[in-house]
Formats: sequence, C-alpha cells, structure tokens
Amino acid sequence: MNSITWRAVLGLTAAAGMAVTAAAADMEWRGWNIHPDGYPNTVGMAKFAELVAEKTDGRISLEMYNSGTLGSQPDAIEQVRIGALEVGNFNLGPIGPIAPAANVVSLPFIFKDEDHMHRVLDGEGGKAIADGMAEQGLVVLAWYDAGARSFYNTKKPIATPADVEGMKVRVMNNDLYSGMIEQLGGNPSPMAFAEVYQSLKTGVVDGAENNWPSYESTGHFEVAGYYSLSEHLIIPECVCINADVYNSLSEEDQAAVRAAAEESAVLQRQLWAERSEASKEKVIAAGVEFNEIPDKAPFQEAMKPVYDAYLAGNPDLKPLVELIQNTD
Ligand code: BDP
Repeated sequence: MNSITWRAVLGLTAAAGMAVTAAAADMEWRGWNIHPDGYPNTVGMAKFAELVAEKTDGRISLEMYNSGTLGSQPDAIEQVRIGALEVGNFNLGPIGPIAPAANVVSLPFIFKDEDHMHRVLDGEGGKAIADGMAEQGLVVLAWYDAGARSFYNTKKPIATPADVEGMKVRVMNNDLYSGMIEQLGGNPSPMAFAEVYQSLKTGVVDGAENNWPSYESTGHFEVAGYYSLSEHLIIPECVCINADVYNSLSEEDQAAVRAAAEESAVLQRQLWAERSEASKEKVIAAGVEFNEIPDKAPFQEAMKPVYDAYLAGNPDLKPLVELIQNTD
C-alpha cells in the first residue's frame, strides 16, 4: 500500500475513534531484539510495543521477537533496512559499517563517560548520526543505553595493552573493532553474539568485550573469568524503524510512535543502571576476578590509529569527531 492510501486508511480509522481498539490492528509490525527476557532492552521494547498500541488506539501493533530468534544482528539490520522487519533494537556497532556517521560512536574512547554520550546524542552530534542512519533506511526513534564495554578473557587480568598481545579476541562485525584489537597486538575475531559462549568455552577465542549485563546474561562469565575494566567503547543503541514504514505514517502516528519509543527509553535507561550494578555484583559473587585499570592512557594511545583509519576513509566526518571531542 502506498503512503497516500495508508493515510486515507488511517484517517478513516481515526474518524471511527475508540471503536477501533477492539478491532485488529491496521498495521502489524515485527520487531527484533537480541536479548533474553528480563534484560533492560527486552523490557524497554515490550513497553514500547505496549505504548505504540495505546497511543495509536490499536491501529498499530508490534510483536517483539526476543533472544535473536529472527537472526543475527547484522542480518536483522538488513531486514529492517529493506522492510522485511519493521523495527529493531540495534547496537550502533554493527550499524557503523553501513552508516559512516554512526560509526563515529565506535571510535575507542570517543566518549568520556555515559553522560557525555547522552549530551552528544541530545545535540547536533545525535542529529548527524541519526541523519546518516536515515539515509540508509533506518529511522532512529530513541536511544537506549548499553554502558561501557570492557575486556574479559579466559587467561589473565588485563592491565596494559601488552596483556592483549597474542590474544584471540571476539569483536562485533566492524572493521574499527578489528583494527582496535590489532593495535593492541591481539588477533581480532569478528563473530555473531550467539556464537561467543561456545567459542570461549572451547578455546576458539581467548576473550571478548562487553558491558556487565551482557557478560552476565550470556553466561560468558562462567567460561571467561577475568574481567578488566578498560571501558574502551561506550556504544549507544537505538529503537529503529524502517524508513519507508515510518514515512508512510500520518504525522500524528509518527509523533505517537516516537513518543512511545522515548518513554520506553526512560524506562530502559533506569533499568540499565540497575542491571549494570546487579550484574557486576552477581558475576563477582560467582568468582569472577575483576580488576580496574586506573591508567587508561596507554590503551588510548595504542588505539589512536583507529581514528586515522576512520578519518582516512571518511574525511568529511572530521568535524563530527571534533564536535564530539569538544562537547563538554
Ligand atoms: C551487547 C549489545 C548487543 C550486541 C552484543 C554483542 O546489546 O546488541 O549484539 O553486545 O557483543 O552489549 O554482539
């Protein structure tokens, strides 16, 4: 159905008012999420679905498919881009390779902390990133938190870049992450999230990197017992929707869907903060050996060539990098 026909249909159902709530939805969307029940993102996306139905008087329904049941994240990103799926809760890591502006968040240590990331996303930087994603068919409705990613492995605590030398480290699919590990002298192994547990267990890789909640929820802590607080990446996530689907909505429904996503993000961020603490406590109580890295400068120094590679491929994005670095 083209967008004009959709608008006509939506106009009619709007005129019918509350009577439509009991009827089947006019639009049935499917949403992708990689996380299990109870995870902050899963709860956030369930809230999003509930609010979408509520705010559109049932004209739109969203069914969420969790735990990555609809496929790996890079595949799901493609599915949402082409409209085979309507919605996804995506990490910006695997979006970077298709949207260079969004790849800026995958530069190691680009954000000073999570608050800095929020300030950037709420300003010009966030707009530039969202515009770059929209050009690739993904409209950002809201940003979710995903904390900071740190290294963990099966061998030993990591305190300096030299400790990563020779280690085989799983990364998400993105050349910037492979470059990052190479700069530390390690061997990067890009791999789907679902394969990491077995790979750590069987020694296919020695380590990986992630935030506390994912380290805990996946059980990776059971097979890779050293967690070292490098916090080298702070990557936001999106509630994203296929651009054609979004553009076909009436202005009223666009606003409703956006408000639903933003409200769900408030909940997700609160749950995120709580879960980060709880996951950290849980894995440490389970025997994980955890170390802080008070001096991160050697890691920042070693990873600098990743910036050069990014800017060599995208010289026009230098102002965006500087904008982020100059945001207080
Ligand atoms: C988690 C992200 C998820 C990624 C996963 C990974 O929330 O989207 O797929 O990391 O490392 O923190 O693949």
